[in-house]
Amino acid sequence: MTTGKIIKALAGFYYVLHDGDVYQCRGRGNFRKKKVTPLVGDNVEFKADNQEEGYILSIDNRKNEFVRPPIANVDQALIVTSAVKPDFNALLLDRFLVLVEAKRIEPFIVISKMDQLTDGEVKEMESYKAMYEKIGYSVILSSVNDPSSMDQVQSHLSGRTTVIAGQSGVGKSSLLNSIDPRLSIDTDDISESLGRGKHTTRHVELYEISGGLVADTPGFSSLEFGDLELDQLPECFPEFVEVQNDCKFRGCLHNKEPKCAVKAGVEDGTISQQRYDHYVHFLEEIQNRKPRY
Ligand SMILES: Nc1nc2c(ncn2[C@@H]2O[C@H](COP(=O)(O)OP(=O)(O)OP(=O)(O)O)[C@@H](O)[C@H]2O)c(=O)[nH]1
Ligand SMILES: [Mg+2]
Ligand SMILES: [Zn+2]
Repeated sequence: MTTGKIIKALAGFYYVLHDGDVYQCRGRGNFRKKKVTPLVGDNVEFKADNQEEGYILSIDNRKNEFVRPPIANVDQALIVTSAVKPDFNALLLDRFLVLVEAKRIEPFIVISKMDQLTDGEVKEMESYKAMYEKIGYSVILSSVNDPSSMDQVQSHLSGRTTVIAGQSGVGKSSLLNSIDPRLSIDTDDISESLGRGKHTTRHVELYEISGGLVADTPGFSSLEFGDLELDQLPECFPEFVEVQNDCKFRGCLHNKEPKCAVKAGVEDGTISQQRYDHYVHFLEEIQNRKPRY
């Protein structure tokens, strides 16, 4: 019996990395009865007489897991959003941030395709960078043709397990290829003219990059909050958490309540109006969510 990590799940097989070698395994054993599905990122015990015919015996407890993309045991999330093609979308970025914050996983942000911008548009992205950095997030303005931006991304990846998330076509796979050309992950050129992605990446896979592991994932176009509860939402905005003790009411949702420190922050400009608007948008979305039985 050996221990390893699932780096890919495809067509009923799990690919388990152990000591630099990958073993193709099937799922067998206890976890099946317990209705646990192995996920990429799982640390497992497996048995294999050769590299093609192994089977997984058990799965270690997970420190965290995402349903979309399906992955377990990540240290941080890299959220990639493009400056153009598809257009920069702050609402979608905030949605990703909330989903990552809700899992208490540290996010960092890459705004890609900076090489496609006019000077005026560059300034706009720089002001977004400043806004998010003020909240405490790292933001890298990147282009695959700009080695210094790739070095910055790489330095964030070393020694940790990172999941990359973002819309289709923003350049998630291209980013990894640029950092390590040996990966040669498929990327899509054809769809770029349409300004939207075409879901080129279709499975989750962990790659070894600069002493860490990075999961490339399929992009998605819509994202829902699933089981996020209303009272969890304020905790997913770090700049709200910072002032919430000054709200008059404990458990303030920073919405209709009087004497709210968050709304005061928006008034005096210390909290971004746009972030607050997105917060209210999400709040209403969760409030109006249809009950599920
Ligand atoms: N100009 C420019 N184009 C880029 C950059 N990064 C990616 N692209 C292009 O954007 C397109 C989509 O890139 P992908 O890496 O396939 O995007 P993805 O996020 O992996 O997309 P999915 O796999 O569908 O989720 C390709 O044509 C890339 O060449 C960049 O920094 N600058
Ligand atoms: Mg891809
Ligand atoms: Zn409040």
